Amino acid sequence: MNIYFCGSIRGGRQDVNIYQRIVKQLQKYGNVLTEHVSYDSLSDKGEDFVLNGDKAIHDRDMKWLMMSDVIVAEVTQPSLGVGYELGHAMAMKKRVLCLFRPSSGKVLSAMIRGASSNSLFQINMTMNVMIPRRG
Ligand code: 6IA
Repeated sequence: MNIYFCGSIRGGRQDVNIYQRIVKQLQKYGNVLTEHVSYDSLSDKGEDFVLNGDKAIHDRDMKWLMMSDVIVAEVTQPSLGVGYELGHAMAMKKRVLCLFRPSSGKVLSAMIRGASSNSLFQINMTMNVMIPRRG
């Protein structure tokens, strides 16, 4: 199973240690295509050195999103890129699990919380990683 993990990069790296724990858990279920999102070495400047820069990142990530069987997103730290990925994932009718920590004191975007009436799109407020079933 291909798993696409989403987490904030330029939106802020304060939850990177949590991303690492999630990715480790996800790797028990399948191949995490975006393990790099959890790397300590990746700063909020995010891969500026890559040839073709942001376009290459965007095009590669969209390809991986398309290839993925399930998307897991840690959405506590707001990120434009994660929101963009989730919108595309929904349009592609992928299974999506969002993880949000209310203990952060933040309030989740209505555009994410409001999307969970779709059965393929689930939000977990307790941080347990359970992949939603198809259908
Ligand atoms: O707006 P943000 O930067 O916070 O968006 C974060 C989301 O966009 C993540 O879920 C990633 O999938 C994607 N993304 C943003 N920047 C990158 C990037 N830079 N590489 C891959 N995906 C990115 C560096 C990565 C590298 C060390 C391989």
